[in-house]
Amino acid sequence: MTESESPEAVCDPGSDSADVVIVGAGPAGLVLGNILLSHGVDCVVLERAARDSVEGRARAGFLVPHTVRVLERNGLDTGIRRRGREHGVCEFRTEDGRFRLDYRLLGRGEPHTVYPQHDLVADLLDRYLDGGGRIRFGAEAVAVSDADGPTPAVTVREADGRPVLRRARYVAACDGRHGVGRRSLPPGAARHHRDHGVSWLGLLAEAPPSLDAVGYSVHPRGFAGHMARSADITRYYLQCAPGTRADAWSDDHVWGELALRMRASAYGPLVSGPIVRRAVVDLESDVIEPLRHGSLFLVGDAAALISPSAAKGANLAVLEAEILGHALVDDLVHGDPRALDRYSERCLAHIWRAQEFSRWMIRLLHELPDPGGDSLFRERLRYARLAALRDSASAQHWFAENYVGI
Ligand code: RFL
Repeated sequence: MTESESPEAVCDPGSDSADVVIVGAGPAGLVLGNILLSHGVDCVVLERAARDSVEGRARAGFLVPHTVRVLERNGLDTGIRRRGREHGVCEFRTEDGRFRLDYRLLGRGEPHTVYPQHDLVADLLDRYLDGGGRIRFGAEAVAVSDADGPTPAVTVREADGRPVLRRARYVAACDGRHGVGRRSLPPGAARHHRDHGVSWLGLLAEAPPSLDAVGYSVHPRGFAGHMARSADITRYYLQCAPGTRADAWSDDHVWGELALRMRASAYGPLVSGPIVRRAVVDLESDVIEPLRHGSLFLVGDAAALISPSAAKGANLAVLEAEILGHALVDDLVHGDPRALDRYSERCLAHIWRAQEFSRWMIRLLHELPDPGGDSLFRERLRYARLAALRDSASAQHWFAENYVGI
């Protein structure tokens, strides 16, 4: 769309323009906004949701060491340092028994930091606003135009319904997989997509963790997972048939199914409690190539969607936001565009490695649909993979490196 095709949109260059327009106030957009702000780059964040809804979205919780370092070196780690908890052990449960991997010891001695994504987003928002950052809640970007030219524009539907045109030097689409960034790509942009054919019922329970490890249980009835979020909140996952409605199972049914699949009768009961959030997540992955189109950059889930099987999505979002943030500073403050030119290539290398590990985790934990294939053969392979992880020191080191790596 061009400016002339949206005649109602008005541009007030005084207040509506910025060197960088950031679409989306998730981890990607807010890390980027904070980095730009701290280097004096003029930017504005546009977020279609209200502030409380952005701060209330419970999603990720496991941050890899690199993410913590990014937050630390950009002065964004106050909350994590105070309330984040280190976590370094996972437990696999199978028909053959259970085994534990101390991935902190096996890897480079670095653990995950458990810190709920919505707390991180709230910290990042506070920091951005305290620093004088500009953000518009309830402002939905509906189109990016002129991305090939020197002054791209974002057409925004403001909270009061008023369309406004915001001019920029660069646009950073940090607006997830359904955002305007992806919708504004030129026809030649490639989207590599994979639907893994597996769905999870994601549950957030007001219940303390039931084991002192991330729990992965491989069961004939389907995968079940256990991940601590805090001393009182635990995330559980139950593999379900694609198309299952989030409210299809009662709380009692959920706890019964979790106990069965986690083999609670053999390894200890689960501490139950009210289930406060549920959502069905279809395990899908995709990657956009390249991540830059003229003055438009894709960041976070907008750049690549990754299944939550290896807990990499928020971590990739933070990594990419830092790379882009410093590249924009180089260009806009120091007049050096070289890092911007390398943004796509650098990030795609990380993204594809994370995708590969995430896919490996899916194949480790699930029976994948394969019409016409030999399901027993696939099941035996899966158990061989688990046995290698249980018995082989080099397999364990490889796992640990990838599990906390990015
Ligand atoms: P977000 O967080 O989706 O933020 C995008 C923001 O953009 C806004 N927006 C728009 N604003 C203006 N105009 C428009 N047209 C807009 N369109 C969208 C949205 O309102 C929103 O505020 O993307 P970002 O910043 O790229 O961050 C990505 C992460 O949120 C995501 O990758 C992770 O949550 C994935 N993920 C996990 N990642 C991890 O690293 N570790 C984990 O343990 C982990 N667990 C998970 C997860 C994702 C899950 N779900 C819901 C798929 C667990 C689950 C259940």
